[in-house]
Amino acid sequence: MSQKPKIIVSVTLPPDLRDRLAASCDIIDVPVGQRPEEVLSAETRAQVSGMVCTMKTKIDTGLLEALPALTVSSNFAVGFDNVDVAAATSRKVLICNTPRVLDGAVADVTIGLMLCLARNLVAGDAFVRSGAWTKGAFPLTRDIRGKTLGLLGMGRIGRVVARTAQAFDMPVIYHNRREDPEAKGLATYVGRDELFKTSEVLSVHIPLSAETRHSVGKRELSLMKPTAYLINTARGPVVDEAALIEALRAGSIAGAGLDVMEQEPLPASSPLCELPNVVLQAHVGSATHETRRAMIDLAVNNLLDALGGKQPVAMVNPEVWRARA
Ligand code: 8YV
Repeated sequence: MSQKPKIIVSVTLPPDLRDRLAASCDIIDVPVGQRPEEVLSAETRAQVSGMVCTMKTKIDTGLLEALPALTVSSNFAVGFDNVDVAAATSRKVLICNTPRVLDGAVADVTIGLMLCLARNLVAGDAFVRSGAWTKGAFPLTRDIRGKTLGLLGMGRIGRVVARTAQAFDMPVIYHNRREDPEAKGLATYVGRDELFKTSEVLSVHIPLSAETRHSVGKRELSLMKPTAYLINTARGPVVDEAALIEALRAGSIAGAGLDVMEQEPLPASSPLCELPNVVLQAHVGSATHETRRAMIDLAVNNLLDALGGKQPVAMVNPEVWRARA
């Protein structure tokens, strides 16, 4: 009988990392997005002590009860809105995630969406490819240089966006639950309404929670300038998409750049796909070879550290770890 801990792997692992896990754990594969109780027997599930999974695995009371011996779950993501953290904590299940290693990649997509919107780069590519250039010049667009960038949320990713925006001479303002001393010299703290009223580009960098769901809605959008752009690389449901579509159709804001949506994958039938003042990406903020490798390295290290009695680098509910000590 193997004494190695049994772990669920519900993420695609590079071969070298799979080998690394297999050297010290018994791997049980669960297809991404499927629930362990759908594919594993109760006997097998009762022996599982660790898991590495994506955002698609919903770690709720049902899953936690289906894995009674689970001690740690490592999210291959910085967001953890797939996890009922309170339920995990009450069951002393440590939750780990992958912060910091993806900050730059997500910030780059944020800046990219701003440039695509203001300079209309996506339409410009189609303009040239279609031969329309032979009939006349592409319409003038708008600078982002010198425009006020507003950040809703000033966490790690927000701070990287703010630093990057300095290269575009963009004055940066932000709103958080409280003023962030680390943002001093980088951005100016303003009230929430002022952020929406003043920003020429408003970028969302807050996590999804019951409190933040649809927190950018009709009221917030109505405060924005008709020349302003909304960028979302955080979580789709933070923005009330129906209200956003209404504002975009009415022209009460100039455009939106979205890497995340309420429904993912976004069907072609979505009204967002018909709007000319929208730039859409397929939730690719962290999706580079380099960043995803750094993330999966961190996710596997978190899992192995926790199982080996060593404090993981990134914990969502560190109180569970402290209680073990
Ligand atoms: C994941 C994400 O990075 O990290 C997050 O919170 O939003 C996602 O992009 C990606 O799905 C890899 O799990």
